[in-house]
Amino acid sequence: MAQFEKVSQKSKVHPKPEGLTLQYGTAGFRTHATHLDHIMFRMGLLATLRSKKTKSTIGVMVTASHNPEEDNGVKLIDPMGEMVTVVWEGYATQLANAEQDSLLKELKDIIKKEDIDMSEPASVYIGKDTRPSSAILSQAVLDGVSSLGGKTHDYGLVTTPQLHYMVCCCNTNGCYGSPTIEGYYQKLSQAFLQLTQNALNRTDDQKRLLVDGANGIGALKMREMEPFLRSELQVVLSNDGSSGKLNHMCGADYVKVQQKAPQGMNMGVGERCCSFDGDADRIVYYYTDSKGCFHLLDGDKIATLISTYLKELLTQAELNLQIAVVQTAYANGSSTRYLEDVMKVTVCCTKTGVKHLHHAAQEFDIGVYFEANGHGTVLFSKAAQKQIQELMKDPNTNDERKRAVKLLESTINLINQTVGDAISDMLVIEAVLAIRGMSAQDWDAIYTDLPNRQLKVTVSDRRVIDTTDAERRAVSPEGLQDTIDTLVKKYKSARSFVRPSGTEDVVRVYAEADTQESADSLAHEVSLAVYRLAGGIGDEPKPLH
Ligand code: NG1
Ligand code: ZN
Repeated sequence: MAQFEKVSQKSKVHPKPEGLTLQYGTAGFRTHATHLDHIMFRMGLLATLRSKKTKSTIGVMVTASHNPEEDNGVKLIDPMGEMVTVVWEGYATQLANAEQDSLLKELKDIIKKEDIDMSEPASVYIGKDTRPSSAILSQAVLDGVSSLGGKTHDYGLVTTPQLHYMVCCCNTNGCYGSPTIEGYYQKLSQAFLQLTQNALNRTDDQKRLLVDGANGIGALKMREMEPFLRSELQVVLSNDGSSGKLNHMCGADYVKVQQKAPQGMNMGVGERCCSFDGDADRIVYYYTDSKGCFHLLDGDKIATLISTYLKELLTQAELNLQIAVVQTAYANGSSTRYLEDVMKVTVCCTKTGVKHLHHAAQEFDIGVYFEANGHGTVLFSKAAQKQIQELMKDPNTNDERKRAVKLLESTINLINQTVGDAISDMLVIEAVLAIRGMSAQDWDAIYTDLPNRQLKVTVSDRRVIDTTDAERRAVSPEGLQDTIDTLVKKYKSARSFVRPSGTEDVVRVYAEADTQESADSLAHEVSLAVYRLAGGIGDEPKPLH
């Protein structure tokens, strides 16, 4: 077939280095950019098959998010803006690792297994981040799609969530919005301006927000969006990519893990600040107090702020909708306790990785999901959206109810429901703080985080660690969980768990306790247990103090 001849020819331009094997992990393929050309070409092929199979547009995003600038990666986006299914993740790995001479065989195998009608048309949307390697790598994706006769739309430089938005707009025939960058800015800014009309007498100081763009795509897109916000948000942008290196000493991951401010940001006392990550799908907030102490407002604090606000609106609107917060084991124990005991909202815990949180959140009328690292969004079920729209139209709704329903409707429009989105989340947070007249300090005071520590241990094979109960307990190697249980009992308000990372070749250790010293000491003791019982390599972990 001529179709496959072109694939065969073009694949020679994007050859696979012999013996290289990569895994489609929690965040797609991710590694040093020099190893990815063949992967990109093949993901172009796979996206074309997925498009034929689903009779929808599929997205391919070239990015390595918060990883160093030298890395790159690729992620496929399903028709409604979601991550691809586990079975297709498997196909991605199968195709990526096929040696050059068996590529066609593997491709045909997937076509057969999925019973794909190759005469169907295919459409693939492509986006990329600002990494130097992204331009050439996204060209390889385009080559992959065109060699199977698929149609492409190259959006060029966009944030990951912007591409998810485009894919969803296209497959809902514009119901979600217009699939253009301008359509994205218009939809979000209109909703933001509507919401902030409800916040009276805001001063310029209150409208001011310091944004760390991680020297990445988020900074570029924030600049583009600014005029749409008509000074209702006054962004002071640092790490805008004009001089610094992507994610280097800046960005959401750096701030969260180091628990300190990024370089290059001039923070006044109490000023609201936030950091995006390299592809702008994560955000964390922070400020420094009058004593110079740094305060982090992470994904858990964001989930608490948003869910509290939504719950209040539901009460005012007299809407009986179930709201839940979805977290992972990394959520601070104080946040879980506050949500369950004080807010009385349902809290679920899932495995790490956005797809797990996203699926769990879909089970509720309103599902708020956030990873502690700042990746998250809110999902409104179709039925919930319908109830809200009907109440809007009901002439018997009194003014207070109407106001609450209108706020709910604008909030739905402001939230990017397809995936965590730093820009959209930032606007939601800014609107909620404005409407409730809250400062960063007020927000921070909702509950106090338990001191915590995250560490990494290198072992010869991290797969020896198997977990259960949403990764909170280790079932292997033998004796590890018993040791952790014994160690935890030595400390007050303590909790600890270990799991193999899905994006790095390490075992992650998490510990929290009543004081920072205890959290650090527990994390160290658990690291030692992992090192000794799970085949640690290199030097034994050293105490932190
Ligand atoms: P791993 O490496 O599996 O811990 C990390 C983050 C996840 C998620 C993925 C994808 C932590 C502890 N883990 O996963 O939350 O964001 O990267 O980027 O933050
Ligand atoms: Zn990211």
